Amino acid sequence: GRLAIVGMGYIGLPTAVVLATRGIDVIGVDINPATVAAVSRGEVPFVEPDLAVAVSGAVAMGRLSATSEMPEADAFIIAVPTPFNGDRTANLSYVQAAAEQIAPKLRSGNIVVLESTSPPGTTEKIAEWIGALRPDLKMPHDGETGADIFVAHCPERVLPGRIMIEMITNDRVVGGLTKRCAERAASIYRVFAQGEILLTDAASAEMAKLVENAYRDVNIAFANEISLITESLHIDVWEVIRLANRHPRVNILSPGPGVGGHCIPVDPWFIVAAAPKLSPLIRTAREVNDRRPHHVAEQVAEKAKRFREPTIACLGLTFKANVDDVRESPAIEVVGLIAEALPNVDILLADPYVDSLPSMLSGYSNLRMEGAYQAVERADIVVLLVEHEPFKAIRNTRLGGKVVYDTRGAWR
Ligand code: SAJ
Repeated sequence: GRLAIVGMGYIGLPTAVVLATRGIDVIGVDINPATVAAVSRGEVPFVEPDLAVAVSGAVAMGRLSATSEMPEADAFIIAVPTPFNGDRTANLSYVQAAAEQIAPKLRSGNIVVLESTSPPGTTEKIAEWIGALRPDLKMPHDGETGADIFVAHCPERVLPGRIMIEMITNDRVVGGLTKRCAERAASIYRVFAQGEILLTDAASAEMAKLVENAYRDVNIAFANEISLITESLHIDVWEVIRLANRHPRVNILSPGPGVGGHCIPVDPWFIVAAAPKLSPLIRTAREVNDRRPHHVAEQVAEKAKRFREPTIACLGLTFKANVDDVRESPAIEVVGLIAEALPNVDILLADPYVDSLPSMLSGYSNLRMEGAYQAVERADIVVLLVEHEPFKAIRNTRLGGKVVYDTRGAWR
């Protein structure tokens, strides 16, 4: 069979490569010519463990290619971003554009799978968008048989930094517009998935994915709130969590400078938008987590008052540890807030995964990238924002006599 994957990003490319490695002919489709060119050369435009070698292998074997034109195929997987609009509703324009590019290529028997995280009802909309352009094809409807094409939602659930492992080992939820749609879509994932494949309806699959990320957000918000409370009572939050977590039914997550990435800070809002009056907890968790970077920046400004002309080192810029992704990074927000609050203070930034000053910070003249050791050496105040593995070694030798603000508990 031949399979087209629309969107060669953090999800589409790894999915493409695991299918290609198992003998499927995969064509990656992307609107970005630089991405198409990179994948065509067997290169990966971002860092993810074990991905690069798999992509170069699959391209060399002739199983994986990339293009900007939608090809014909037996199955289509949509893995494009679903960012959010200013009003915190989902922006489905990329999903709609993908569906409308797929529509003219469809033949009877084809499968269309949405992997992008989407609000309830989106899979249904895909069938509507396609149906509007292809009145000759019978779309799948609940309770009816004899559809010409099959439409399903199979949300991705892989963790950045562990994508290649989790892609294979995670259980998968496959929700079809009909039972037959779910079964047909599941046949794609059976090619590589070692986890269980759970068949359901499309709306349940959409909601399950959103609920997973809202669950994590609410739990991180809980940890962040505990952190605020213990801080005000001069109690060490890490000690409290360590002790509480020795209870057999308690598993508190880690407080930090905020919740970043392109999923967890966004997806809970799709739930809130779908049922605004019924989601006070989910909304409040979002607000608690969004407030974190401000709190951390305020604490740093407070510590800076003890010095006449302090130098501040901020370690870590990415949205979490051991990845190179700076999108929606709370660390960057913290640095921006400090730079703004303390315009006359030198702020040194270090991150082994980031080579140059991220564009979001280019407006501040008091920021400079440095090696981590030099930054710590020169600083009066050291702020740990991301617990990258290489930073852990810094603690023993280098921090003596400095004001240390470890927002991740990595140097305890
Ligand atoms: N964070 C904390 N404290 C914690 C855990 C995380 O502050 O105890 C922060 C991280 O530093 C980061 C943010 O939360 O800024 C999110 O990181 P993460 O590792 O929790 O999650 P992501 O965004 O990398 O991936 C999540 C995963 N979802 C769940 O674990 C429920 C992943 O499985 C999903 O596939 C992914 O979202 C997605 O694409 O939806």
